[in-house]
Parts: sequence; C-alpha cells; structure tokens
Amino acid sequence: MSKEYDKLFATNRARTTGFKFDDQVVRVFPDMITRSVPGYELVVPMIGLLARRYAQPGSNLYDLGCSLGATSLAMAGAVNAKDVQIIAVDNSTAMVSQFGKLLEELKGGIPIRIRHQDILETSIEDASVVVLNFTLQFIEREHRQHLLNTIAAGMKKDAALVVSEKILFADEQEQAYQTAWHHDFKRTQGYSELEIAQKRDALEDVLRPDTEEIHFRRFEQAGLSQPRRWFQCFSFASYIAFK
Ligand code: GEK
Repeated sequence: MSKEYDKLFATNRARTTGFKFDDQVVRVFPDMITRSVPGYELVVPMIGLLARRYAQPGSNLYDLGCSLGATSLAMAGAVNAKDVQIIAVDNSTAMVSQFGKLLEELKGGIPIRIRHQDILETSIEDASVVVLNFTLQFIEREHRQHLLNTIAAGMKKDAALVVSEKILFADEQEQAYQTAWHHDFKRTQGYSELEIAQKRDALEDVLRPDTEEIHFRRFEQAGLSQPRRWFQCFSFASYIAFK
C-alpha cells in the first residue's frame, strides 16, 4: 500500500469544510490515518485477532467502511475458520478502486469481496464478525441505531460486532484534556498548527462523535449483549458486543 505523506492541509485553504474520501485523500490515506488516530496501527491487527476468535465456519465477516482494506487484510491473515468470506463495503469510488487493484495482486487465502455500496443499504447475512473500524462516526446520527439493528439482525448467535470510534466526553474538563492530548499526538506526528486547525474544520460537519454512553445504549437497543471497551487511547476507543 502506498505511503505517500499527507500534506493535504499544510497550506492555507480558502475552504476547509466538507472533508471527502476522494482521490486526493486516498493517495495519502494510510499515512493520514496512522498519523491522526492514536492506536490505529495497534487496533487493526488486534481486530484480526478478535476475528480469529469469533469467526464461525461457513459464515461471513464484514468490514463496513473498509477504505483501502487494512482491516479486511488483517482479518484475512488471522482467521483460520473454514469456508468463510470477507465482505468489504465502502461508498467511496476512489477507495474501492484502489483496494480492488491491491486485491488483484494478492492471490489465495480467504476470499475478500468488495462491495461499492452505502453501508446503510448493504445486506448483512450469516455474519459471525462485523467490524465498523472508525466508520460509524461518519454516518448521520439519525441512521446509526437503524444500522446497528440491521447488523444485529444479520448476525449469527455468538457473533461479534467491533466498533472503533473517536468518542466525545460528557465532562467538559475531560473533553479538554483529551483534545489537548490528541493534538499533542498530531504534533509529534509532524502536523503543524495550521494543519491541525484546518483538518479539524474540514471534519467538523462530517465526523460526528458520540459519547461512550450513547454507544452502549445503541448496542443494548440493537439487542447486543456484553458490550465492553477493549481499547482506548485518548479520544479513540474500540468496543465489542455480542449477539
Ligand atoms: C480501516 N475501516 O482502515 N457507506 C460506506 N462507506 C462509508 C460511508 C457509508 N455511508 N460513510 C463513510 N464511509 C478503515 C478506516 S475510514 C476512517 C475507515 C477515517 C467510508 C469512507 O468512504 C471511508 O473509507 C471510511 O468509511 C472511513 O480500518 O477516515 O477516519
């Protein structure tokens, strides 16, 4: 996968709103996400490990909002259940075409089928593992519960749902600490003050985080049990819940 350096927000932009997963973003995406999301590089292989535990023979594994397929590839490399397939879904043309090219070069192993589709419209069937790795935060808030209900309905007994998200904190002081620490992380990754500010503006209307309490309530309303946080670094967390 290309590791082009992310300089998208390095120069003054007249308009910084409306972040899109277009060609420009796709070119720098692996670099952008590892330098912006503390823990991303650990979370991805750990999802592979979780998928290995919960994948059931003859079932489907879903990677919803797959981008360039990092999580699908981690699952493909880790899962040993027989007769499974990975279904990777993303509605960004630039993302799926790039991931498709990469897949053409990889032969053998667990089949990965790419769907160029909105995850709100994709069908979920016979799932033993479903992953939303930093994707739910981009879905309109009013559609999130319905999406989780649909996912839960397509999950087999004992199947696992993994949801990684940027989270909000109800307590103002806590939020201030977490935001400061995240920005410190971005500084250590070489992002300038201008880049941090412009990226924040660009994502403002697109990435809408929820509190942990809201995530847990959603899992419960979808009929999922045993929800727990298995990872957190600053304001980035990952949860797992079961059918
Ligand atoms: C990873 N999971 O590397 N339908 C389908 N895809 C969507 C939708 C939608 N409605 N909305 C957003 N996306 C990946 C990283 S990135 C996270 C996920 C980030 C897609 C969008 O096109 C993008 O590829 C992805 O969700 C979010 O493990 O950029 O912070």
